Amino acid sequence: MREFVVLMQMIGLGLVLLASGGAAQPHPQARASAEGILFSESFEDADLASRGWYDGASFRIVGEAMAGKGCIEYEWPDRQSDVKGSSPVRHLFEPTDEVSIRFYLKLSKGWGWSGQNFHPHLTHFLTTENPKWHSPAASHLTLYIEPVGGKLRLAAQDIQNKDRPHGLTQGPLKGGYNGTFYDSQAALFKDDQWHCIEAYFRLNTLDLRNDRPNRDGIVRGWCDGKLVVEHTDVVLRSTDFPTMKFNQFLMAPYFGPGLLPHAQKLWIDELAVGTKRIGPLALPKNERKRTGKREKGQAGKRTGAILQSLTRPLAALLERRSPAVESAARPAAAHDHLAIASRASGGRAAPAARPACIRRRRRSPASSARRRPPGARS
Ligand SMILES: [Ca+2]
Repeated sequence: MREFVVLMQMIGLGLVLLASGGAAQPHPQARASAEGILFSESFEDADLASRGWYDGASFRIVGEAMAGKGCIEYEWPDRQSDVKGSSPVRHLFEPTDEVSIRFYLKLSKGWGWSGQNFHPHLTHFLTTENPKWHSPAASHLTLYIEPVGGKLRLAAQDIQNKDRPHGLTQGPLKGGYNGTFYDSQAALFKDDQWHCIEAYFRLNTLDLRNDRPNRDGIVRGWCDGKLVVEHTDVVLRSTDFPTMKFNQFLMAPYFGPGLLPHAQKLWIDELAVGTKRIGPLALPKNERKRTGKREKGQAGKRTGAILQSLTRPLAALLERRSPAVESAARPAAAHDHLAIASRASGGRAAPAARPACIRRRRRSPASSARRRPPGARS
């Protein structure tokens, strides 16, 4: 009888997997408050406000996600349009000296860049030195994580420090704006394909006795798991801000006036912010670079792997193997189905996941300031 129950459970699990096409699901570590994770968002529904997001009113959740059933969509319906579909939106987190982010980004087919060495903006971190509604365009420190001209750009500006005793840390003002860029050497982004973007920033320490910053701040970036930006001698703050910490994330896709080449969309999924590098989702090898338009045959391979995972323990049952062998063949809980597929594919398991220029908006006066890129010329 027990064997029959187990068999029925396996068949039920198999039907669920087949119905879902074996699609990647949000990894538990992307949702849970795992060590070092400050917050995470899988964009499975539009109720972002219930999960601590603010300064955004509407969100368009669509399918064809990187993982799970949904991702967030931003759209520019025509060349003159501001971003539509979803609102720019923010999330506060526990103040920290070091911050990391991981999210997946897909650019629509035929995606066009700005034609300039700046824009689009995409995601940002701000600090405790500015209030929760502050515009990212001119702050005591804003960090940028964005694709520019196909490269991954990490950048910083501190325009608001121009009259502080120790002045600017991110270069002189040009046309009223400043900024330091940390770009990948190569162009990395392809359209119509999910890319995993990661960044890590650590504030430099301060030599308070001599009233100067130490050149030990860190800026690192990864694309699809590969380190593509690394600087370990960065100054992000002066001694004017001895208690500065990162505490705000802002997601706000933006092309400046005249810089949008044509109508297009982008999608973001499986975002997590933490204090240590988070790493890509733990996905089977054949899922890691899944394109938005699934390759032919991929679903078939996945189905085959699932069927293999079912037939092996089934054979064990029928052959009445020892309890130890049966235990090893026991189907995992539903959320472990990716591990099942990986086992069935020969044990090639994926590595474990390690643990804005905002347009005018009535609700957020501080956000209404016209956003400009770090280093952009007026
Ligand atoms: Ca998702």
